[in-house]
Amino acid sequence: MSIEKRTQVGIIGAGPSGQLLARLLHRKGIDVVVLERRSREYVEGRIRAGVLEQGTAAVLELAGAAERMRTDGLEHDGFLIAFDGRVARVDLQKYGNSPVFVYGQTEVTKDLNRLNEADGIPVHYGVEVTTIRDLDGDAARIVYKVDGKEHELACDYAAGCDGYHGASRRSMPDSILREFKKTYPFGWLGVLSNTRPASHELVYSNHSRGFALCSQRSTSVSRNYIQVPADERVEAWSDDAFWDELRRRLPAEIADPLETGVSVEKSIAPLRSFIAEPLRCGRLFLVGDAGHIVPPTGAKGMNLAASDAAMLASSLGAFYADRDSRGLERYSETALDRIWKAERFSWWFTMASHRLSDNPFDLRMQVAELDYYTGTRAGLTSIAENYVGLPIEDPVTGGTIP
Ligand code: FAS
Ligand code: PHB
Repeated sequence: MSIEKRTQVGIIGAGPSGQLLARLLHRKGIDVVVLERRSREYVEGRIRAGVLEQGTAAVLELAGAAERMRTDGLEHDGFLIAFDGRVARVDLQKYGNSPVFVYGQTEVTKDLNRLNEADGIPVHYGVEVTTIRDLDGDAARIVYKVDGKEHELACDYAAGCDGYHGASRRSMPDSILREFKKTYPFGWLGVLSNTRPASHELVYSNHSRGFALCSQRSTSVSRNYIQVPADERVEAWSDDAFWDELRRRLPAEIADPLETGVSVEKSIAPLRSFIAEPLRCGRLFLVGDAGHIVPPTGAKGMNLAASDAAMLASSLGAFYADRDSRGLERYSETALDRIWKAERFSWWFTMASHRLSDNPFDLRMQVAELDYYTGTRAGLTSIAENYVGLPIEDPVTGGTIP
């Protein structure tokens, strides 16, 4: 494998943020190299997010990567919240002026990989980045290992798109890095199955036995989740046990007709809220999960990765086109402003919908919270505008992307 020695922007990680950023920069005529430690098959096989915001769909259009999402994705105008023996609908069009798109992260990643390969964008798999040096030098140096031997990729700028456990955030000195975190005492047991979705729209359920979510990937593929203790093992759950528990946590009108089936994929995801500040250190920028993590309740994770990538692409584009560094100077502050609002919504929705306490007061507070938010224009507007996604600000102009 011959890897370039020098490029304009070195990208660590070939997940959604890395591949989307690579494509956006390439379309601006900026040279990139992507280094990914796993295989392409492994990256494409990860089952994660399912809901795209309107803004993410628009960024995929900008990247020329929205065609399959437009044809195969499902446009959803609302979703359901079940609580206290009733089912409330959040009308996203009426209160958020926009739909969302149900189209799996797996498919987004496959689309980007295929298009980037076709355009000859250098993406090197099986390459583990160990650190990034000279962040304040005349070039950043991305240090990586192949077959145990150490090499360097010199670049004007490095984009850490390597997720929560990646090397890029760790390359930042402790003296400037501030971390904010909250760990929840539970996780999500998720099952992917070739079964008819429980409902036309997503169903979030606050139940005395615990949270449940019925989502989907198509009209014949379902993705369902139940809240489990943080230390739960996936081996402890047979398919039958999962379906029985999911049914118990849903209203009868949804549980009774539920089609069950063999799990195609079954895994437990931990829940945490995490933000690193700042998202820039000299020539290094953090993008996506490398800089922040949200509990998946608000369906924000991959969408934040997309908005970070769009903001950084605009900033780097202005720099290389006109030596205009306003965006590079404002990227961290602009991205963090949107990230903190998404963290708030994800935290709020998690705290309102999961079984967190046996204290009768706490339980009634959750009912009152959901009753207010699903029963008033102000509440429904707040949920809807956050769920469809807040505007993506352009760090260069202060306007919006696209
Ligand atoms: P990613 O983690 O996707 O990609 C980072 C890439 O960098 C990986 O391919 C990794 O192999 C690579 N990498 C790491 N270290 C490296 C190194 N040292 N050298 C080279 N490469 C390196 N979001 C939702 O909206 N809804 C969900 O239901 C949902 N479920 C999730 C379940 C799980 C188990 C996880 C972990 C996340 C989930 N998310 C969900 C969030 C998820 O979708 C992320 O937000 C999204 O993957 C972020 O994309 P990236 O920033 O590209 O990070
Ligand atoms: C999913 O389909 O995986 C999904 C949907 C909505 C969420 C979280 C996950 O809030």
